[in-house]
Amino acid sequence: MTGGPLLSKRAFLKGSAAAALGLSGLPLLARGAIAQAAPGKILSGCHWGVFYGKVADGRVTEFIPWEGDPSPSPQLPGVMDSIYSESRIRYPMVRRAWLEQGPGADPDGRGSGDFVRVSWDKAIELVAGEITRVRARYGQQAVFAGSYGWKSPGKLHNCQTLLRRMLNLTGSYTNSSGDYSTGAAQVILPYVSGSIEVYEQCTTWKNLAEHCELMVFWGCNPLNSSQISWQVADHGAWPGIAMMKAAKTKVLCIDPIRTETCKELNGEWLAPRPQTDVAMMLGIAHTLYTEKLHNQDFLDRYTNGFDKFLPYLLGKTDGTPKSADWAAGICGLPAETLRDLARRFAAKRTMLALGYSTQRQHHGEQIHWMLITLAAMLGQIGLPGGGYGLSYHYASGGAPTHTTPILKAIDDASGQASDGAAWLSQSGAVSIPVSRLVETLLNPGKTMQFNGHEITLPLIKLAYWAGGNPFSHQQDRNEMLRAWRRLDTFIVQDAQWTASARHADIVLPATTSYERNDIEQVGDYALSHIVPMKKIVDPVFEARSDFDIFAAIADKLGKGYAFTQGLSEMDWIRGIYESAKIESRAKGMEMPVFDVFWESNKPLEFPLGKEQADFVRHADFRADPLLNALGTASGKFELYSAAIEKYGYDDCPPHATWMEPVERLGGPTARYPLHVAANHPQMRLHSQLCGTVNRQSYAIAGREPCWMHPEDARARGLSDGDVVRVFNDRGQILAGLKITDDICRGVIRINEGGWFDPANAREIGSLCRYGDVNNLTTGLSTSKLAQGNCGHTGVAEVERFKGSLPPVVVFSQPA
Ligand SMILES: Nc1nc2c(c(=O)[nH]1)N[C@H]1C(S)=C(S)[C@@H](COP(=O)(O)OP(=O)(O)OC[C@H]3O[C@@H](n4cnc5c(=O)[nH]c(N)nc54)[C@H](O)[C@@H]3O)O[C@H]1N2
Ligand SMILES: Nc1nc2c(c(=O)[nH]1)N[C@H]1C(S)=C(S)[C@@H](COP(=O)(O)OP(=O)(O)OC[C@H]3O[C@@H](n4cnc5c(=O)[nH]c(N)nc54)[C@H](O)[C@@H]3O)O[C@H]1N2
Ligand SMILES: [Mo]
Repeated sequence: MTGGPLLSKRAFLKGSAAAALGLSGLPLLARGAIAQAAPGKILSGCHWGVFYGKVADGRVTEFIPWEGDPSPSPQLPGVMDSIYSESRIRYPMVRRAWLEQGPGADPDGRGSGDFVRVSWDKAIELVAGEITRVRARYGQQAVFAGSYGWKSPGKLHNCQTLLRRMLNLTGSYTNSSGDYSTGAAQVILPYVSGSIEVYEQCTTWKNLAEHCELMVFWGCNPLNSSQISWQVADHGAWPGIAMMKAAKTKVLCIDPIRTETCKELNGEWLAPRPQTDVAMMLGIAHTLYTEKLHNQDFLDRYTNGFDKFLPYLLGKTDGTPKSADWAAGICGLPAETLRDLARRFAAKRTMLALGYSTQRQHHGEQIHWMLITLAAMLGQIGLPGGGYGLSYHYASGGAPTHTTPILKAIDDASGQASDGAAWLSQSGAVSIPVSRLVETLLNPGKTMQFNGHEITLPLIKLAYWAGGNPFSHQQDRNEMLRAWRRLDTFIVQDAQWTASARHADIVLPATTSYERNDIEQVGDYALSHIVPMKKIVDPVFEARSDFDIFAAIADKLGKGYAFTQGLSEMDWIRGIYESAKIESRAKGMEMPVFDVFWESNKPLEFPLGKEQADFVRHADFRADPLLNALGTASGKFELYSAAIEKYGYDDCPPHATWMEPVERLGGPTARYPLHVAANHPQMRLHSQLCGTVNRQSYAIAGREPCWMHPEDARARGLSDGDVVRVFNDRGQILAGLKITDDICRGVIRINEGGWFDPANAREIGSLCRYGDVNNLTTGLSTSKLAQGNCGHTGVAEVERFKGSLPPVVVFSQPA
């Protein structure tokens, strides 16, 4: 996202902005709209939205939401606290064994907290020297700079682009491709609908409120997950949901959790067994077909390959009709419910809104394919209020797209457009699928299938991370610990003492966004404003900006000028703004001069075309499937893919297929009785802010919460507030029990992003004292096609913790 969002989304947005220009008389931007802000309030922006920082005596005292934010994120106090929290990295630090004995020394000792403070000069010298040593000894590919994660927004201090810029100017490295958010979907969707879709605009909320009769949130919870954007959040999902509420649209939520969105819209709640949604959809599709409720005209005109999918649906290829009764046996909902859903979907104008969690599962490629197959059978794709939407839960997809220039970002010096989405850049000596680093470290030289081609896994000895937290985001923590021991050196550049920083050999303190200047757009889809991300306070302790850190390393390696081009921070920001100003002119708009924009202390607003306000996804394709053909092999939705058939992967067949995951609730191989839902947290962004005051609002007995249904708790003799041990064959964690009937039976919820706090860092399999759920999830990949992560695949057992409770230490400074 991640990172992912940007490039592809941008390609679409360019198109849509151009379309909007076809409208007559777009307004010029009102220069007069610029006014002076209240003194002492400095405007800035972050993943959580636009806000003002209030400063007194050189210290931030408050983050105040911008008055234009329709629904400020409750996480904002933690965002402010991330500047000053006890978990802030203060100085450059080096692990003692590494410093005294050299690279690769005592790898088992990583995470034990024995660090030595060094000067910045010394730290830069060590980093530059180690990059040079590893390249000379093992080759360019031995430096890993895939460095995935939710670095802060901003077109200049994009630490991942800057890391690659430094490495491209001085040599090369191993890169990564894809993201953790939609690893499976973004690889399969181009075969199915011709683009990655998951980061593209949905039919707008306004259009839904007017036309949709049945809104289905399928593992999709906008009122939690649209709090944030990859750029600066606009929070357009909130007015969107309010419009649906006012329109009294009928809402159905298919989710193991009764979500915020479900509650707000008074939705009907259905909870199939997790990881069985494809079977459930097949049961619905089978009913549609056998009851002749499907739209054959749509299938004939707009899709290809239904004839090859149909024998599977009817059981002619494998002897098993995918009937509602068959599906009921897998998903746990009554067959009559599935038949009823088929009839309702067909009778009403229905929007199927799918989230991302269901593809972050073993065989996660299948769900989006099956959803599109189902939507195609319903035949409402491209109609107002109907069809499917893949980003209603993410960055306020469905909030209309404004007409705007696109801010260019500093590039990675590879000569290829990286467009601010470092992870999509093709640069680097080699690239591996982003979730496969552990597998790579454990198997250098092994070949791997990936999306129709074979890659050879490189030998990696140095990993440099900036703007991500692999000791949070990667699944199967203990397998990861084993793999990490193969590294000579692990460098982490962050503002917070995350578990990754604690497991590093060299730790470099970066500033937060609030200690430097930058510029960004508001809303990944809305693109409603350009906002100055102003520095609010001076860097704390010895923190330095990512730009300055990488410039210093590049300089040490003889490429300082090439890195900075002799430009200062404000020179870069001005240049980025100026080129947008030129682009805006071509679109019939006039932006104010830079100084006026910067000094105004206001986000600069862009106009919204009428057509965009009422945007309907795939309406153009429906209107003219030849002129507006999809980017697939046939130009239509491919319900069967000849390309995927050719790959011959045993774990990704050529049409949407129910495939048993490696383990699931009630499945044939499950060794534990509870499914672990590793959802995205309400009061954090992944692991970000776990070290802040926000934790007080959710921690139970100082640990990460574990939700459980009252009957599951009763069966285990557990009470609300108990500290429990959650375990399976892969790992064990402590958590604080929350008993609630907002979760279905057989499922526990432990959000991703809790900081890993091993009781004994030297011991693999040691108890995590705080509650990092990725000790429990599987590190397998989704399939040979996408090689995505399976963060939502894992079963476990829960028991009351016996013995004396170990203190949580991960939120304080290491020794
Ligand atoms: N089990 C399970 N696992 C999951 C998921 C799941 O659903 N279940 N979700 C997955 C998904 S979708 C994602 S996107 C990943 C998220 O994984 P990450 O993106 O790695 O998680 P974050 O906690 O956001 O880590 C970002 C880190 O960057 C640092 N940072 C922020 N801004 C800057 C900056 O400007 N400079 C520098 N140097 N550092 C900065 C932050 O302090 C933080 O430590 O997790 C994945 N893991
Ligand atoms: N507050 C907050 N917002 C975020 C993030 C965050 O960390 N915090 N992270 C951002 C990022 S990077 C991403 S990628 C997106 C992630 O967006 P998603 O991946 O969509 O978010 P999740 O919370 O993992 O899951 C969404 C819903 O799916 C349900 N679910 C889980 N498993 C199943 C299943 O098998 N079947 C069905 N039907 N439902 C299931 C969950 O209970 C949850 O309600 O969120 C973004 N927004
Ligand atoms: Mo994500």
